[in-house]
Amino acid sequence: MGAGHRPVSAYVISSGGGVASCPRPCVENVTGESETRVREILHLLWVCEKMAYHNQYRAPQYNSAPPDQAFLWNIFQRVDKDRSGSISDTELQQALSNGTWTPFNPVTVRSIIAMFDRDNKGGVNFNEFAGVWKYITDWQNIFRTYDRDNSGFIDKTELKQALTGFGYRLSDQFYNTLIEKFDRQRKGQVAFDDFIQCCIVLQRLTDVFRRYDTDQDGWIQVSYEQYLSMVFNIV
Ligand SMILES: [Ca+2]
Ligand SMILES: [Ca+2]
Repeated sequence: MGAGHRPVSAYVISSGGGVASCPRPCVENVTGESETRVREILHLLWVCEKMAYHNQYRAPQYNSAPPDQAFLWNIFQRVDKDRSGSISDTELQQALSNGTWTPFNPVTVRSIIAMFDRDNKGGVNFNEFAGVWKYITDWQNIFRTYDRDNSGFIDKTELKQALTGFGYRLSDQFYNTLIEKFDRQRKGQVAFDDFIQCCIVLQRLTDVFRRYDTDQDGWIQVSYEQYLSMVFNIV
């Protein structure tokens, strides 16, 4: 790890809770596991089939087993601060770090919870949390892979490489639009939480478009009401 390396960490911030009390990743504090062990777990299978559009998605191969239940339970209990048996948006947000002093993007947190909250109770229980853990650690892996200069941010060139790697074919100009839209910290590049959000939104929009683009040529013709329906699928 180079001197300039600023690791982005999903987990977490235990002592005192809250990002401000511990801006640096404190994986060991929370999990009781060594960072090496955590890193092993982070090398999970990366399955991201939904991102491809025109081209075939090329998934990197990670050869690892899912984390064991005791390990996950340990993390779950620490994140579930009020011991309710369910992790809320707020609890998850406090447990996540985007590698900077700013709180984790609340929209990203809500998106993740909504994705795994199968019983619609407004949080994730232990079983659902396994999916959340894998999802976030997979994104960490992806982020680290594409943050080539280890700056802790994804710049335009890195974003282009990432999204191209996922199978998207977008113009240079559109990358400017993406950066502008998802650069919450106004740094001209995208932090970990905003990178996830960018990919989630892009994927949702693409999925809706694809439903209409039956011949997959990248063009659709829609009526006003079809357009409204498309938008309603997203908002
Ligand atoms: Ca809780
Ligand atoms: Ca970077």
